[in-house]
Amino acid sequence: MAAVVLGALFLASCSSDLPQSSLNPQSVEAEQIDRLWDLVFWIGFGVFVVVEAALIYAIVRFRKRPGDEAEPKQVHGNTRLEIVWSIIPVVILAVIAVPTLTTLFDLRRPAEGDFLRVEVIGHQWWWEFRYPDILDGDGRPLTTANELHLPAGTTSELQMTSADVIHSFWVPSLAGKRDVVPGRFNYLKITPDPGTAGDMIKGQCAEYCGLAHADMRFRVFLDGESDFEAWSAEQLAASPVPTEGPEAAGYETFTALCTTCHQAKVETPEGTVDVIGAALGPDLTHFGSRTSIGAGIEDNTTEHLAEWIDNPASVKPMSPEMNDLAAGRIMGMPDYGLDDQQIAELVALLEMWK
Ligand code: HEC
Ligand SMILES: [Cu+2]
Repeated sequence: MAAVVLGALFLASCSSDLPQSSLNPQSVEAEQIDRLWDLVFWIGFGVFVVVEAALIYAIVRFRKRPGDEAEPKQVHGNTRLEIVWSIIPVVILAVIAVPTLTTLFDLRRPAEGDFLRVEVIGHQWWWEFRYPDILDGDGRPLTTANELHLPAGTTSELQMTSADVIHSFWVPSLAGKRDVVPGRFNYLKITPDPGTAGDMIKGQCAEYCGLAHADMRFRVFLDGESDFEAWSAEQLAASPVPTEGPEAAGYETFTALCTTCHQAKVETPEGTVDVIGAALGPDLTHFGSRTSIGAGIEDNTTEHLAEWIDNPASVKPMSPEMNDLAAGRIMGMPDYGLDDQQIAELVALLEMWK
């Protein structure tokens, strides 16, 4: 017994970096939720102590002792006691209800004043992020995938919907969980603490959405004001159409195969900016600047990228054989049987597109 208790205490120390924990709040909203949890936890702990103490007292005080032969006095019902132990829980629940409801209403209230709007679109099994207020010269919004950048210290309001089934956007250190439902907008406010500037916090889909549900993750980067501006300016820019080297060969393959599903905003050497491809998969314009591949499941390294392009379904469970392009339903990225050279060229292209 002692070994079990000591072992549990010892293992508890393993969770020091608190990945994806609501108990490690990093935003105004997550702190509100955490305060509510603390209140309920301590009330629950008080109830536990009182009830356990009464129980242990009764067991010890009224246990059968040697020589006890007579049956103890048999009691049934005690109106006063029953009223008391009904009223106390009612009072406790009423006390908990007030901060619970105010927190709920607070979190649901639309963002006010100066805030950043972000559109979140869940896809099987990746996340699309659009910034409708950050537009390029032609009125196109900043669009990226799987890595959300938010300014630290400022409120962002996420307007969330789904392209297919119900997903759930959950980044426990920053906000509560909220369903992402096709055909409807749900909103989530996040005001990261100013001190989080420079941090990255992980999140994931929290509503079972099919085959790769557990691999539908994302990363939230919290930027200081000037970093956020620099990031958005970079992401808004077009990526160059390469004219020589392996990148140029990679671009040929890209426009022949990949633009069936992937979009990219490109600039020709003559200076014409065009959006090529279809938005059925993640936007790849600045894929080289992302830190992860396949909705946050792997770090974006040359080897991982080559493996992914070679045979995506070997890296992440997907069902590309179920794709229906005409209906715009994509269940995964196909294996195109590319040879090593073609793969290396595509890797060179995507790594150049920072
Ligand atoms: C039939 C549609 C389709 C085609 C064609 C396609 N992909 Fe994809 N691709 C996807 C989908 C869907 C995803 C997202 C998969 C996921 O994470 O669940 C994806 C993801 C990716 C990613 C990771 C993006 C990220 O942000 O994590 C890269 C890189 C990529 N594709 C490269 C390519 C290249 C290179 C080609 C051309 C050889 C290509 N894709 C062709 C559908 C496609
Ligand atoms: Cu999902």
